[in-house]
Amino acid sequence: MGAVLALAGAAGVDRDFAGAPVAATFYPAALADKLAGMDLFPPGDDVGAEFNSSIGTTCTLAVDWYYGLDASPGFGEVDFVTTVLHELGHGLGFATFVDDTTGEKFLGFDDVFMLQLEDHSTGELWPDMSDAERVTSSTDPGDLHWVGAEVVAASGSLSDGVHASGHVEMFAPSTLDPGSSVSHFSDDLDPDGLMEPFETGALHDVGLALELFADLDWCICGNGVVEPPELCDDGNSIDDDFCSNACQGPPVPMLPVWGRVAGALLLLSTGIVLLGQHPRRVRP
Ligand SMILES: [Ca+2]
Ligand SMILES: [Ca+2]
Ligand SMILES: [Ca+2]
Ligand SMILES: [Ca+2]
Ligand SMILES: [Zn+2]
Ligand SMILES: [Zn+2]
Repeated sequence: MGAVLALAGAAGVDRDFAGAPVAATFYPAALADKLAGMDLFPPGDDVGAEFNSSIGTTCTLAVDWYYGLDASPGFGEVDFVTTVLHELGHGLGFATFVDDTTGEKFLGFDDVFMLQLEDHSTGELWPDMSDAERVTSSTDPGDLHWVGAEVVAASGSLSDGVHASGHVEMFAPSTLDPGSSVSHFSDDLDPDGLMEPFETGALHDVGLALELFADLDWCICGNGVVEPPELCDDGNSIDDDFCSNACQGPPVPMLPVWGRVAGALLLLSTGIVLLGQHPRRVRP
């Protein structure tokens, strides 16, 4: 097993909040806040991430961090910016909350990530499967797919790791890799993706992960489509034009959007517990 570079996850989850697109389904804290238009749990962190400080300080580890911002790590160096982007991806929702050894749903509820996971050979989606079927599906290389419409529509950019249907393969090695299986794209993706489980060099373009976030109902500022709570989206990344990179239009003060907190709101944010720890490693 290669050295663990970093791990991260949502620091809390919410379900059935005002504005939740799908009922009885857990959302990672950051996404729940975004969809609710408010901070649902101000005392709690949304994302927890840890980065391995032994990298570069331990002679037995033959790698070092590259802290430059230009995506040009030298031989034996791992790009820190890429690692941060990858870990933030987990924190923003690129992870299931299903128990990967038992297949049980987290506290008995679906999570937004598993809604798009498919066992291709049976055609079943994860929410509809038994615990045992989910365990089997997570150790079925090439057969565990992401079927979200945005990813499928963009999957033509892949020459490997993609099924003829446009479904994209998720990481499902025949021996479970705890915390890593399911919650990554397959390492078979070509070109390499930011959200593959193993370090693949400097990648500052989030690639297909952006479409996966759109499938989770993150709105994407810069995709040319106005999605609430965006006030505009001019499809570019120019910040000082009439539509800023926050998609809130020209500098007009925005009224706060206070949603009603549903009675069923469940807050588990502790700032300590990471839901799953999704390690990224140097390839063994
Ligand atoms: Ca299967
Ligand atoms: Ca790859
Ligand atoms: Ca948009
Ligand atoms: Ca702009
Ligand atoms: Zn499929
Ligand atoms: Zn990861």
